[in-house]
Amino acid sequence: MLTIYSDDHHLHHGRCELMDGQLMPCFEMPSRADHVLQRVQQRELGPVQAPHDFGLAPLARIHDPAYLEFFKGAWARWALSGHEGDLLPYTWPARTLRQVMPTSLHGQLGYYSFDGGAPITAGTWQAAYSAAQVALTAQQAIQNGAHSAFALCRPPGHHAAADLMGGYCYLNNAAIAAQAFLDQGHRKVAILDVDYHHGNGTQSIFYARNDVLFASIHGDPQAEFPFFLGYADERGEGAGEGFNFNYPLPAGTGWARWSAALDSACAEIEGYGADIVVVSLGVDTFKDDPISQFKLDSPDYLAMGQRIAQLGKPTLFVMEGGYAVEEIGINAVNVLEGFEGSAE
Ligand code: OKP
Ligand code: ZN
Repeated sequence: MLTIYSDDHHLHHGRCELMDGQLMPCFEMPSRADHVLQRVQQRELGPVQAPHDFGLAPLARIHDPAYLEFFKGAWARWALSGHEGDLLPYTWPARTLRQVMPTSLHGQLGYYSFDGGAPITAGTWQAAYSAAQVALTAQQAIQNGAHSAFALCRPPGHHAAADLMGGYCYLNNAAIAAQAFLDQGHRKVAILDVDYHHGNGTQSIFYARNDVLFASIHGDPQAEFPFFLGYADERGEGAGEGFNFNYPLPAGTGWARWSAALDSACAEIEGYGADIVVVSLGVDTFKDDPISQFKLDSPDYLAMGQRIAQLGKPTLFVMEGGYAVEEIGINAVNVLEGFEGSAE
């Protein structure tokens, strides 16, 4: 399987996040992608190539141009005012407040974010931009006939909505790739999100559409981030009604229960008749993940890849979460090897 990877992810290295009332080093760190790349090479999964540059246009098919403009320029505005630390939001336009666009940097940052988990550093735009190009380059390989490809994206993307960053995410790599498939002639794309956290950004982007089916298996939002989306009764709206599937599962979920949800999600994808499957590949479902509560073990990821291969569709894997840094490579590449071992 072809892997697309860019070193640019090193340009994004947030210092801290707030966790249990304390400032902790960011869990979403550069060594995550380094470990995945190392494992891809060690297992000889296939060639590793750098991304092409498709420019801003395919990003603007998903994201609000004003949001892209803001994100691109935010660090320069912050640095101009003499700051060196990470740029982090602290006020959001929640229920009783107005959805207005202030002129100040912090006002605009609050408008364009939903939590304090997505720090902007000097290199964040470039890293996120390159991650989106990584997804688009892997997408192009499938468009040109490959049965599968792996976009080794960092930072991740599935929490990012059309005009919102949050949850370590800035640009929705999987959504951008899914839209590129549609723009290049495909009619139906299914996005299967296996990350531990609900892909609220992806869901919101496609919620009213029937050309992208979204299915997500995740920690129950009653108890888990992102808390305010990802419930089982969210089925889509308007033309998109019946094309959104959430499988919230309780803390402690292991492979037996998780794989039953995967079977259900796969049945929906089959019934839909997708041309293409995009997998938001988070491996924070692992038993030793430091921020998650599921109990999958490393061999389970082989079985996950095998089950996804049974769909028999061209499949684009897009890296999302996974914070047990020592095992992230093993677990992510196990999914890819399980897929390859079973693909026709
Ligand atoms: C990103 B992905 C604050 C807790 C916020 C955010 C989790 C984001 C997960 N310290 N946690 O889905 O793996
Ligand atoms: Zn996650």
